[in-house]
Order: sequence, then C-alpha cells, then structure tokens
Amino acid sequence: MAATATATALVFALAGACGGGKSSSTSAPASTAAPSASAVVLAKNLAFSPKTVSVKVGGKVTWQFEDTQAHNVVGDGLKSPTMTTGSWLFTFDKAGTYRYVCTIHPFMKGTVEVS
Ligand SMILES: [Cu+2]
Repeated sequence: MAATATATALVFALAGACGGGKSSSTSAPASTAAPSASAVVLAKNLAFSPKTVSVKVGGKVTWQFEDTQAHNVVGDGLKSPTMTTGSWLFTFDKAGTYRYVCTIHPFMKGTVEVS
C-alpha cells in the first residue's frame, strides 16, 4: 500500500516537472549553437590582404598562400609554417588584437582583431 502511494506520487512529480517548462527551442550543444565568424587573409604579391580582419571569439582565420615567394604568419601566439601555396587555419579563442608579420619579409604585416 505504502509502496503504491509512493510510486503514484513520483509519477505526478515527473508529470509536473515536464509540464512546468516552457522551452520552445530544441537544446543543441553550445559549441555548435554559437555562430563563429571566419575570415580569409590572402598572402599574395608580398602582402597580406586584407591587412586587418575581425572575427568573434572562437572564430577562425584562414591564411591562403598564393605567391611565388614563401611566407609565414608569426606573432602574438601565431606561428604558421613557411608556405608558398596552400592554407593555414588558426582558431582565436581569446579576445584581443593579434599582430603578426612574415618573418621572411618583415614589411608584410597584418592584424587580427578578436572580440
Ligand atoms: Cu613573406
């Protein structure tokens, strides 16, 4: 008798819990729910283009190497391989201003703003 009463109470409790919520959105993992902006920087003709890109925290920047000369992306935590073709991707998990250069051509400068 006592056991039955407890079980009945439990069923009501669960039903109440289900009806109480007014959630209209389907729950998705936070990692995929937040849209993260991305940007592409071209390393070509001895220059980074555009010189400055802005992405959100968690955003990705892809450097695309399309030059006859080899370049890299170095500075403020960035350190790409030296490349003439192909691409290199970096994910920015912290807000801030990241300045980088090509160490082979120090006049090649760029900035990534993460906010
Ligand atoms: Cu270079």
